Amino acid sequence: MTIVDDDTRGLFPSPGSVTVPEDGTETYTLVLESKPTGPVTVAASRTGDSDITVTQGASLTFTTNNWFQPQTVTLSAAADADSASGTATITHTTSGGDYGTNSVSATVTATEGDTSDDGEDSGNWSRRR
Ligand SMILES: [Ca+2]
Ligand SMILES: [Ca+2]
Repeated sequence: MTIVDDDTRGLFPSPGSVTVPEDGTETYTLVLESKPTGPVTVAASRTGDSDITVTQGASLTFTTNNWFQPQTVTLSAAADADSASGTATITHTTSGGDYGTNSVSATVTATEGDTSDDGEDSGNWSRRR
């Protein structure tokens, strides 16, 4: 008899893209697709707009007991002097258990919701013109 390991190791973000309001925060969740053989650590890294940072959930741990429960990642976008919406990619990579020897990663695209170049409400625009 041959035991075939047909578990699919996956890491799912929901949603896969978010808009983070400037000077504000936005969240999404991550969950594993299959039960791991041991604790799995999920580490985040960012490329792109450095104004967007992972302020919660940069390192998450899923265990054999809670692997199916989504965990929250919080992003923050710092106010900047321009009025352009920057974009960052957050990559989450697994280690530990069978998610270490078969490491998987998931990416989330974060767009800065830039509404103003000076932090004032966009409603003030008409008055300044
Ligand atoms: Ca700005
Ligand atoms: Ca900006």
